[in-house]
Amino acid sequence: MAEKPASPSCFFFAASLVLLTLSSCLASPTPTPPSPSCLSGTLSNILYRNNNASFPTVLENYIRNARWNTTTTPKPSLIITPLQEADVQAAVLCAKRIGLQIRIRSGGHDYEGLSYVSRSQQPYFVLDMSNLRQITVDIGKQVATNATDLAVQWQQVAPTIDDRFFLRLLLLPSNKTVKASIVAFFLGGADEAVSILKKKFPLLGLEKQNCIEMSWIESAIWLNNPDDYKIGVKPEIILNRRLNTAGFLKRKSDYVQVPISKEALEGIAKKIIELGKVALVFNPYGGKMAEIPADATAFPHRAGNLFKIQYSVNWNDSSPAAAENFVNETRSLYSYMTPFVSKNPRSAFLNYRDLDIGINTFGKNSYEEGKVYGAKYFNGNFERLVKIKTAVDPDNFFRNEQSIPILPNNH
Ligand SMILES: *[C@@H]1O[C@H](CO)[C@@H](O)[C@H](O)[C@H]1NC(C)=O
Ligand SMILES: *[C@@H]1O[C@H](CO)[C@@H](O)[C@H](O)[C@H]1NC(C)=O
Ligand SMILES: *[C@@H]1O[C@H](CO)[C@@H](O)[C@H](O)[C@H]1NC(C)=O
Ligand SMILES: *[C@@H]1O[C@H](CO)[C@@H](O)[C@H](O)[C@H]1NC(C)=O
Ligand SMILES: *[C@@H]1O[C@H](CO)[C@@H](O)[C@H](O)[C@H]1NC(C)=O
Ligand SMILES: CC(=O)N[C@H]1CO[C@H](CO)[C@@H](O)[C@@H]1O
Repeated sequence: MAEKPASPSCFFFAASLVLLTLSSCLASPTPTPPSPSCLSGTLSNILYRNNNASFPTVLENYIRNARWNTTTTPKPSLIITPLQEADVQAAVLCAKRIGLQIRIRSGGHDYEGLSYVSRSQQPYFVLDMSNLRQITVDIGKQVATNATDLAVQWQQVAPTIDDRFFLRLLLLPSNKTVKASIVAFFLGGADEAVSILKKKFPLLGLEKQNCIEMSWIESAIWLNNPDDYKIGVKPEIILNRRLNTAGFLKRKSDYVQVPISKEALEGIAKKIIELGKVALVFNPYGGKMAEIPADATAFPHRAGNLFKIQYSVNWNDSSPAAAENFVNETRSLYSYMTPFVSKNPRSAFLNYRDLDIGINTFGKNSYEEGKVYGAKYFNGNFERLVKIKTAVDPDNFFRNEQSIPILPNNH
């Protein structure tokens, strides 16, 4: 409902291409003098200037949040759509030479539109990866019950239960009440799932007839939209790129490290009802997530986190007043949640991009500005990322409003 399960892997796929590109940059010994002629060679067939008739289509096809699709939204000067790795390298080197900023667009959520919108006022181009897409490579029950009791028990069960379970909890405003909904996924058969959950999560009241046994690929359809599964939508639907389809949305994130009490959950439920539209999605951690040390990869939110919260609101009204209202409401719920979530820093999930938590203007305080959001997304790994960034991209060519800054006095 609130996220597409396949997206995070696409996101990291994009990041690895960037690294690949970086290393080819470093390998090039002598910088060539500025010359836009680099655009007229092999790139010319995959390059859309902003006066090209196809430019709006190419831009809009992969806009996934309609908030960043207005006449006043900054637009790129060019879009380059690589067909092969060498095109990526040529585009990066050329853009660097002619002083054009880069934005890289691939899969993933990109809630804030950073892959195609730059707030920096500098000219930029979009490296659109949509043609580089070759990949080699249950069960459920919804209940409307006493939401807070269920959430109390869920917090004890979901982060610690058998690794084969993924139990997501949604708190959804629904006609002046809050509906708690559990999305349960088990890598195994229904009998075993029911017997484990009856013991560990009795309030769920799960019975075998609530379960559907299916293949893993079918579960991807079901997790995205149970109704699609019910009407027999086939896995091939995943190949549908759903070009140029987007509603309006806002997302934020939090991490919870201490169980939230029943009283506090009742307050949260009241607040959700009062706001009327913003929902919370609790994604359990623990399991494999907690086994990987916090400093083993850039991603730091490991052992000690019970679950991640996604704040989620979607709307279809294109007026600026509607956006302001829903964004305000999301911020208001986020503010209400302060006592119950991680502190110093208040951690955030990079893939639920949220520009509210800090923005870089790349002036002389770039490092300090970067530390504000960087410490939230990367905790103790931030300083190490700054060192790597400073070593591999000393000119800070690859940057966006929330990229890793370089060390001060680098030049
Ligand atoms: C628009 O750009 C595409 C891709 O480079 C190119 O094939 C096409 O000829 C361009 N159209 C015009 C009218 O220049
Ligand atoms: C909302 O709740 C009220 C009072 O319980 C009920 O009368 C109404 O039918 C409900 N509306 C919807 C859309 O469920
Ligand atoms: C973007 O706006 C244009 C013009 O209003 C519209 O045709 C297009 O469908 C919109 N696309 C998305 C993804 O919002
Ligand atoms: C927006 O409109 C689409 C298409 O009509 C609909 O499926 C979706 O539920 C609507 N979203 C919201 C948040 O109202
Ligand atoms: C949103 O919040 C801002 C700042 O708190 C306030 O000035 C504005 O009136 C609010 N807008 C709406 C639509 O509630
Ligand atoms: C899980 C559950 O249903 N808990 C309680 C919800 O509230 C009713 C009364 O409103 C109780 O009877 C339930 O035990």
